[in-house]
Amino acid sequence: MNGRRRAPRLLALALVLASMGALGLSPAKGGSMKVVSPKAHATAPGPKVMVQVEVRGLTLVAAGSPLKDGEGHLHFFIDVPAGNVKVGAMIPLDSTTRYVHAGKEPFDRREMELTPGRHTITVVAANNGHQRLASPRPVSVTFTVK
Ligand SMILES: [Cu+2]
Repeated sequence: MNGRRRAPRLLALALVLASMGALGLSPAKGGSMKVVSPKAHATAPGPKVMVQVEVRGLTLVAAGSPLKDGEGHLHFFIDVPAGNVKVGAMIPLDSTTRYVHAGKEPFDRREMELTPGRHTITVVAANNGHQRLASPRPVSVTFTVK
């Protein structure tokens, strides 16, 4: 009888402990990201455009790896502001035309198909469970696809 009631409580405790540290959601510890290409305000031949990022202070690993501070992967938000996903919230997995997960190699770049015109790609770092990290902070690049 008691065993039955204990299980959910232990689960709740585990979740609380996990959210405190292991999720990598602790306050900013530095780290930075920079879009290497395309350059800001550049004109890029389309429809496929490679966006490449330089990352410091976060070790890029495969999505789904055990949660570990200082590890995670990148996301490319296509014409979606970083603020659409709050720090700690999960980056949607089912909207691949708006949220591209770089949870497999190559970890620092993705090719995406874009329509002609101006686009803004925002790079957002998340932990191994796809939850947005506070740092490194998101970076954006705006360019025109021809
Ligand atoms: Cu992800």
